[in-house]
This record gives sequence, structure tokens and C-alpha cells, in this order.
Amino acid sequence: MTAPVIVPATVRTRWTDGRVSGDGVMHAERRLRDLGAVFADSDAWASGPPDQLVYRTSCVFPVPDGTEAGLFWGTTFLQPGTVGGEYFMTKGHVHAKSDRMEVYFTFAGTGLLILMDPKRSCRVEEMTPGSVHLIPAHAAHRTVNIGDVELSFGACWPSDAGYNYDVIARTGFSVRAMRGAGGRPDLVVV
Ligand code: M6P
Ligand code: ZN
Repeated sequence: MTAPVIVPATVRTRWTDGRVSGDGVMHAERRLRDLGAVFADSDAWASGPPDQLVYRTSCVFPVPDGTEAGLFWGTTFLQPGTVGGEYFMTKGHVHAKSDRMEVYFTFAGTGLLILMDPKRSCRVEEMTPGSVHLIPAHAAHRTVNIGDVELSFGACWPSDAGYNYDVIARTGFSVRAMRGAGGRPDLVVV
């Protein structure tokens, strides 16, 4: 057998901020206009600039969506900011195949990972550079930027996990993260 040649990796992640570059990287973004039902104060949301970037993702999908036993991965870049005193956050979802797990790992910034089980009980984990977070089966998950700079974190999840946004659209999370006194987050149970 001939010796294999050494080839460079086709995709790279910059460890300082999670920036992904290379082959097949797909970019997406969510602006304030896309996040109507997410924030508690709908008047504050409606009076905000609709073009305001809230977060963007750079992901790699090496196999077709829905493939069993494949993996997807990428970085989410969540901007700092608030709407009606509530920190910028992702929409949040449960996996369509709800027993599929996921892992998050923080590159930069400070945030919260809100995990909610099917009984609406929440666990809130602090995200800091280097922190690693396991999203258990059946858990709804949402991230929140509680700092003054961009929060970036990596994620890796099964390619057959899918997204279910309906549960969150209907009943939301049972905890909201508000900017409190001294800029520290207050967790409000709703
Ligand atoms: C992470 C992963 C992605 C997800 C993204 C944004 O990168 O969990 O699957 O799409 O965060 O979260 P959401 O889909 O809730 O907007
Ligand atoms: Zn997920």
C-alpha cells in the first residue's frame, strides 16, 4: 500500500472567537424583526430597529438534513444588547427528534444557557470561555448574552435532530434573563 499524503483540513475554527472558515460553511442570521415572539416586552421589540442583528451562525452540514448517525456543527455569534431590559437571546428550540443531545462550548464572551425539561423546570448554566455544556435529551435550549461583547459558542448536534420551535412559540421558557442592578442578570420566573 502506498503511503497516504498529508492534506490540510478543509475547515478551520479560530479558537479565540469561534470564526469558521473553509469549505461548505453556511452562514445565517437572525435580526430583531425575526424574533417577534421571543422578547417579553412586545412594545419595546416593536420600537427597536428591525434590522438590528441579534445573532448569526456559521455552520457545516456535511450530510443531508435528517441523516441518521451524521453530525452538524458550527458557531453562533450572539450580539450584546437588550429589549425592554431583557438580554438578547436565541429563539431556542427542542429537537424535533427530542431525544437527540447536543454539546455547546464557549469561545468568547459571557452568557447563559437555559435548559428546560418537559416539566418546564429550568437549569441555567453560566457560559464563559472554555465552558462546555451538554444539552440532555428532551431539553429545550436557549442562549443569552449577558455581557457587553459578542458571545460566541460552538455547537455539535446529530444531523437527524431537527428543530421544533413550536413548543417555545406556544408557551415560552419558564425563566427570563433581565438586566438587573449593576448589570448583573436577574432570573425572572414566568
Ligand atoms: C446553535 C445550535 C444550532 C441553532 C443555533 C441558534 O448553533 O443549537 O442548531 O440553530 O444555536 O439557535 P436557534 O435555532 O434556537 O435560533
Ligand atoms: Zn439544538
